[in-house]
Amino acid sequence: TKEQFITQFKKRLSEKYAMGVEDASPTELYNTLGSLMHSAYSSDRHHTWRQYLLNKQKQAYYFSIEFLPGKLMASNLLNMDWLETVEEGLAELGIDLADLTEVEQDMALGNGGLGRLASCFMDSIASCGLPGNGNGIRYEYGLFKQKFIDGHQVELPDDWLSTGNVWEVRKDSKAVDVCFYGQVHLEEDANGKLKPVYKNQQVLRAVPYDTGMIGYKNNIVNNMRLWSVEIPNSEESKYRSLEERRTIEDLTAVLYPDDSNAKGQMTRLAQEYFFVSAGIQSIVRYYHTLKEPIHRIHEYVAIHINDTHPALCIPEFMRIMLDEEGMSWEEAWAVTLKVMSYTNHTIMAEAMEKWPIDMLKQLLPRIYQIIEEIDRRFVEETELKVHDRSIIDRTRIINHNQVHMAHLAIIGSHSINGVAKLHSELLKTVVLHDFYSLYPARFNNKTNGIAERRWLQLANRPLSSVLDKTIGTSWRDNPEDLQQLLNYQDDQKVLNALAAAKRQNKENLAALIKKTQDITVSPDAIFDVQIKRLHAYKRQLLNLMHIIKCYQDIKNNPDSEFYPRVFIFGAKAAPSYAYAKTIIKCINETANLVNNDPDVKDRLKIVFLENYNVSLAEVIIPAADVSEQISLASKEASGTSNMKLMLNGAVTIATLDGANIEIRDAVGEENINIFGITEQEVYDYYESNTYSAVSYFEKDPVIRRVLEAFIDGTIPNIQSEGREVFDSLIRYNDEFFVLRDFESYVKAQEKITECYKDKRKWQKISLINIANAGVFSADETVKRYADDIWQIEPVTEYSSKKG
Ligand code: OX2
Repeated sequence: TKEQFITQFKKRLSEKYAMGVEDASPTELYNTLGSLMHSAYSSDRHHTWRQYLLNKQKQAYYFSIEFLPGKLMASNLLNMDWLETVEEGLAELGIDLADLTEVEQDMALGNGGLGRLASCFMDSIASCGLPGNGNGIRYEYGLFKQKFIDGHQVELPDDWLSTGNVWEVRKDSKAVDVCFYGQVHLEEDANGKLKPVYKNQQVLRAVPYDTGMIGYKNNIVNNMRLWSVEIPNSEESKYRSLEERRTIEDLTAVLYPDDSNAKGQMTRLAQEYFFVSAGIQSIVRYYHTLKEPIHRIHEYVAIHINDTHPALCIPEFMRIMLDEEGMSWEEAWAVTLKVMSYTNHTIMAEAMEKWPIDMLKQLLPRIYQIIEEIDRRFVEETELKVHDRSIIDRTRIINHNQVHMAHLAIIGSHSINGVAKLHSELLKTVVLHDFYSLYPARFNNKTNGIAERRWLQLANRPLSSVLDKTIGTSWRDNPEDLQQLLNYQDDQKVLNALAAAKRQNKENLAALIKKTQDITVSPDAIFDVQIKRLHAYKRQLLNLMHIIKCYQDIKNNPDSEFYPRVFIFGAKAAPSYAYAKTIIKCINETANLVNNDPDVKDRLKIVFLENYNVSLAEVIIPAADVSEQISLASKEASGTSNMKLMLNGAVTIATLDGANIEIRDAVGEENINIFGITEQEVYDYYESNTYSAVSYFEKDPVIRRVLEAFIDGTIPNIQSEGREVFDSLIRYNDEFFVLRDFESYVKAQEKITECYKDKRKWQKISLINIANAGVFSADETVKRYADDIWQIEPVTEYSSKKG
């Protein structure tokens, strides 16, 4: 109860800081509340773990090199069913919960969609009562903090642990050793079995930090285990100087902020092996406590490989089965296949990880031997199956002096899934077609989903309360119940209430924009939002070109009617991705020009919010009117901001790409604005090689005028950047067909403006989007993973399923 909470809170504050509420800082209050929560859910966590153990329940382990949880306090309170009590209790003490969550560090151990998906899954797995855990790296520094200086992106370190982390627990007793480098050869042991003998290995200690993943009002608390490197006591004498120690500690120091190019080299490869080896060792150690025979491990353990970064799970698991458990190759391979499954998140060729053979051999000699043997057997087996030998060259793991991680992941997993229908189709028919012909049964689709609790219940309180009043509260447990809102699509009272909620969120965002960027925007304008990593294929440039066109229209005819719009961007560029940084600079300079031009009369505003992250997304998304999902068809595997924006009543403007297609299917053609060429047309262009960007420049005066603005001084301070953009389109023939889609994009944007003017129509479309967003709940997605891929079942109290 509220009274109990107040007593406990004061007591804890006094124990921890010897302070009363009046003297404590927000950080001290935050830590007090965090520690109180932690003590409270720890017993559930222990109980959950005991139940899994007693039931010998099969558990899934989600291996991901990125997790992007954002802040945890509010969502933990919600899931613990403490939120209201705590808010009221704190209020009585004169404390606003928002002031406490304000000081929480945003946990950003990921780049974007891939890491955020992992965290949405963690929430949903626990909330569905499923036995599933995360396994990753505890980076000392998360994704860089972005600043703009003269319109350029500057990266600052994200020292997120400097103020402590109330959610994690260091588990010294669960540390394991991970070995690198050295030499290895095989020797026969007494039983005539080949065993590896190592020389000169580097031994490092992997120490786990566990964070409870709290289920929604179900008392289930799963675990996200993140590993940190240390020098083992036995090795202390080897690392005398500070520099030597530092090179070791570097292993888990930084998240490689590059999710598009395979870079970072040796440290990145070492990171991949580090968390994979530590994770698998700890799983096998746990398995032994069940006292079941090792060849049945697949009945108790499922390991998921989230994109290729953890693909070394396959040879590492083989290594342990062969070298430590004494299995034959055939036995080991049979269980490995049954344990492993793999998700592909992109078809972008440059994101397909490949490692030079020499590097792998040097860093992980035994693992390399095992990969070689997997490859050799794959070739041998496949030769018997196919007529056309060229398929082997295209699918084998080791080729052209490189190790293909996706090939390893596919060959060693029983399930391979894409993340949206179109994406999974393209994997089968184009990108992984050869593999599909070899292993058709392994391929399946699992369309992404989002943690709707975080993205609606927590992020959008005004809308949540309208929903409660209109359709009751069942949608909070069962997002599909949002469908009931469809009964109110012509109810003006409900539409007005939804519009008022949106208004409140827009005012909130406008205040944030004023505070952080000192730009005044009117909540009467259309809030048009594009938030995602900056990448050429996502085509922030197409958005910018449209903005420049609007600006030029106003300049040419200052008194003409122009419906006010605020274009809002949030995006980080990989530090080494020069072109993406160029686009940021161009957007920022255009913003400078447009926002300060008196002719514009505030009808057009551009806001590029600094340091886009999960917490900022939670403020932007509820305030959005328009959701920009404008990647070139075929390139965005799924997208997940598209789902979050839809859930919050934004109307989508989209290409037929990724999950946009499924959003269209859910809301109907009339309630989404589709434009642009299809994936088939994209492939036709590739095939015929007939795309000519310059012809659009020559024949379309609007395109010409917009592009000239990049190089003729119209937009100040972008001499080199403007030229670079111009050249990318005209000299290098516009890799992502921006000019091809420009005209239809502009038309779709004009339609949006017309529609927005018809308030009632707009509100109805917005309502239809909210009502149909339930299908994108990550709860449903993880249930499909649980049933089809992992074969895990929800906890049943004291079930004695396996004796
Ligand atoms: C992203 C994809 O680009 C995005 O389309 C998808 O929604 C998300 O993963 C979650 O599946 N790195 N990030 C991604 O893929 C890779 C590789």
